[in-house]
Amino acid sequence: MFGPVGGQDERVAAAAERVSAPPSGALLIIQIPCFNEEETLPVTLADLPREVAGFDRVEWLVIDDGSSDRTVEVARACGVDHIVSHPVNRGLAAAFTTGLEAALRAGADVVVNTDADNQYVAACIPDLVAPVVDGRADLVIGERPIESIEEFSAVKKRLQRIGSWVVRVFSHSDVRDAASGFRAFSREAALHVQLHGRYSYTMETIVQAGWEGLRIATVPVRVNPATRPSRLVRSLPSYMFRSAQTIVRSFVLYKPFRFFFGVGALPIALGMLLVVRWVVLSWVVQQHGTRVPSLVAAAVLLLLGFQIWIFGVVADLLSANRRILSELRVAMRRRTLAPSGPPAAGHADGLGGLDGLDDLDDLDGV
Ligand SMILES: Nc1nc2c(ncn2[C@@H]2O[C@H](COP(=O)(O)OP(=O)(O)O)[C@@H](O)[C@H]2O)c(=O)[nH]1
Ligand SMILES: [Mg+2]
Repeated sequence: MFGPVGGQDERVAAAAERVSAPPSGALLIIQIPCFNEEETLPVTLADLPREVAGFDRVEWLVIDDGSSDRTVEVARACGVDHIVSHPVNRGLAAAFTTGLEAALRAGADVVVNTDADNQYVAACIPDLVAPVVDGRADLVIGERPIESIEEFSAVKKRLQRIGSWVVRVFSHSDVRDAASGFRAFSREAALHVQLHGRYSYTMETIVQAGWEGLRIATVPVRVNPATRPSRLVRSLPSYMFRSAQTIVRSFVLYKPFRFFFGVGALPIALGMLLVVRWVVLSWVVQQHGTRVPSLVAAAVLLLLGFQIWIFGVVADLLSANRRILSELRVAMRRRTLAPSGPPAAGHADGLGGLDGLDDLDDLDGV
């Protein structure tokens, strides 16, 4: 994707391969979603690097999600290069997406996301971006040493383990810390991000990246002692509820056939059991009685199960359509989020030279 621009075929092939090594003149943007972070933002920014190996420029981006405190003034005073604001609080997932779009528009080749509470050790950023710089990964997740984090309760640690396991299964990756907000995105991976949930982006981005066939890597990172209680995990029950919601939504969105097949299998199995019982009692044991209620229950359960399986087929067809829409969306975003001004030499994102919507015909196989 970042290689020299050749003919159209080469451009399309390059996009399909998703080679993500940054070009010369590369720009790294470090983004921080913020909701009322005037107190901890200066500490976080003080640790952020201005130079990272593999990049010519490192810029900072703050997304102010409708803060009512002095977050924006503090960011400006600390020398943040880009500040984007939501007029009202729209939630972390929306702020994260706004940040990625602003970073892409500003010409970022790689985007690092971190928290405003200085949770993650910024000195780990070179390690975090290395797999993208080397062209080995599109998305890199910073793995915290969860077991040794004192602020995390035993239940939270267990939930994190379960959540990460589910995400690993869905994304076919080896991500160990799916809830980590410390991560690096290649430009290509950032172009693909599309979130349905409002609460957080962490799990959904990984599942989606797996679905899109992007390469996901994990690197160990360090964390600082907590500066304040978590804003996102206000109570364990609400965290559990929201995580379960995200997992179910991911299942329905990205593995619809398996989801509906699994749900439908339960009534079908129960219905079959009742049918077998009826056959055994009526024909093998030859007990008297018609056992109509159990036959009716069996019919209802079987009908219900088959109906759910049909939903699965329909959802699977919709998912095939969604894949096409997603490819078109990425192609459009390549154009609309291209940095203003002529693209720098060697900075092609694979489709930079396409003119007009007719050129979308050329995207087969992207
Ligand atoms: N945009 C936005 N960001 C939020 C919101 N709540 C928390 N954040 C930001 O999300 C990041 C993670 O929040 P944090 O409390 O550290 O959550 P944790 O790391 O999951 O415990 C921080 O940079 C917060 O400023 C919100 O409602 N909207
Ligand atoms: Mg945090």
